[in-house]
Amino acid sequence: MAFTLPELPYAYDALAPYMSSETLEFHHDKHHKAYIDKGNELIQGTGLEDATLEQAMVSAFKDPKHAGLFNQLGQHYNHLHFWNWMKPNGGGTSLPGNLESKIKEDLGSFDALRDDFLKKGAGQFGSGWVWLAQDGASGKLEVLGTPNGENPVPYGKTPLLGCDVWEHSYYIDYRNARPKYLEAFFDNLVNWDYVAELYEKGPIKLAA
Ligand code: MN3
Repeated sequence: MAFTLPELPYAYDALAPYMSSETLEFHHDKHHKAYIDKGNELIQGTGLEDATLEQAMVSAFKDPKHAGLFNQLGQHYNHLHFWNWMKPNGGGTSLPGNLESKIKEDLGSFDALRDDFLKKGAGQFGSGWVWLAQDGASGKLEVLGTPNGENPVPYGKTPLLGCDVWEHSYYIDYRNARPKYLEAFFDNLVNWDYVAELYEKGPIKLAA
């Protein structure tokens, strides 16, 4: 079953001025599509063709000869969620459901989450992602960065929120000012309903 590019869940100009239609056209139509095309090509003959995206991604991660495939599948997974982690008139500090108390319990406060997320996103060297994730073993929330196309899933952690800090995600709108982009993402774009939905769904379950 080939991976396909879903449409954005909003219009290309819906996230302006925080993220422009030009950024979304390049990022969604070109970058995300390229990960899918390359992933569909590299998965041929690996025996992972019929696995779920999560399962294929984690299997590829564990096998050094599939490192190239992992990068593409990781980025497909990351971007599928990234589009949903944003919405017009997003951000704010009022979080739905049980998420707010869980953040307070594990991270101290919403402000502590924001500070750590912005700091780790800005500090991630080179290309990568910054995450709010839930550890599958302890159940605790944590903020972490990953390089390139990696994400927390192969480490047994379920991503609840992620921000793309590759230059292609912000260079058109913010040039080299990654911290400004991260602030705009966190304060004005985050779709907390989707974050809460992932939290309520619970940890990703994979075959051994
Ligand atoms: Mn990207």
